[in-house]
Amino acid sequence: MQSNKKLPYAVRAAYCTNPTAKKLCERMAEKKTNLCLSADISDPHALLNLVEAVGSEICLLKTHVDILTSFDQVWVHALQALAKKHAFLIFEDRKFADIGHTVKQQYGGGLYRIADWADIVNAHIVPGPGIIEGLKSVGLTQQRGLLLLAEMSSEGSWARGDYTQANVALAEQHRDFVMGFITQHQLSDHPGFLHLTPGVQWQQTQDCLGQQYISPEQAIIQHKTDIVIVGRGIYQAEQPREQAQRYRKAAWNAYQQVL
Ligand code: S5P
Repeated sequence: MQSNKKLPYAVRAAYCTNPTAKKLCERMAEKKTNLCLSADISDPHALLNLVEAVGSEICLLKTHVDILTSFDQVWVHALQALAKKHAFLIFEDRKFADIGHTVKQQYGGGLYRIADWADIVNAHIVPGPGIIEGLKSVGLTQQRGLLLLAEMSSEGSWARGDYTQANVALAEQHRDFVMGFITQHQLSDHPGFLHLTPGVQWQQTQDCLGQQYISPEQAIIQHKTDIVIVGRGIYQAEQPREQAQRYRKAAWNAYQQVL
């Protein structure tokens, strides 16, 4: 059962059992933005410049550190300083998909030491609940949050039907660590779960590799999700800052219409 109206983010913060979800709801309410930038660019310096330009407009920055051409702790500290300055959280879009024992090492160790700097990561539930337990054993003590990839934006995605519902059931069993979903639609009306939607932009309806796009209004009003994730729609624009301001305004206006 899903109601038509939603609670404001500031109120939903009190329903969040995961501390990162609570923090994100508070940031969105304070900063008045439900926009996440997907900064999928490979030059680490260009990425920091982009974030400096757009940081004031976003509640969340999504990274893919494994596409960077170089990576070190100096870069991590620079990113963290920008997150502090502009009051956004960091989401490493690692899409973990292995057994608990392996993801534990991929999350906490290796070159990237993701758990040290990313407030949020995401995972596929293909391996079963052990993946959540493995990630939780690293992330919970550091007050991190996990998003489950319940639906995908790409054409022909198998993440649908019973698989999508299994994500919701697992999230409910792990409310301390799971903070919500990567999804195209609202899946749970529990106010403590956040629904984040990628595949959002105005210029195109698809790319040449299966990506499919909807508008911020479709995501927030029709599909009842909470946060829009925009990548190429912003960073490929001639003026990324101005474009981010447009997406921010559209997504926030849409949110106000569902209250
Ligand atoms: O279903 C999904 C899930 C994710 S996290 N579809 C997606 O596109 N993503 C990610 O969102 C994808 O990896 C990319 O980083 C971003 C979309 O980028 P855009 O340039 O198409 O907006």
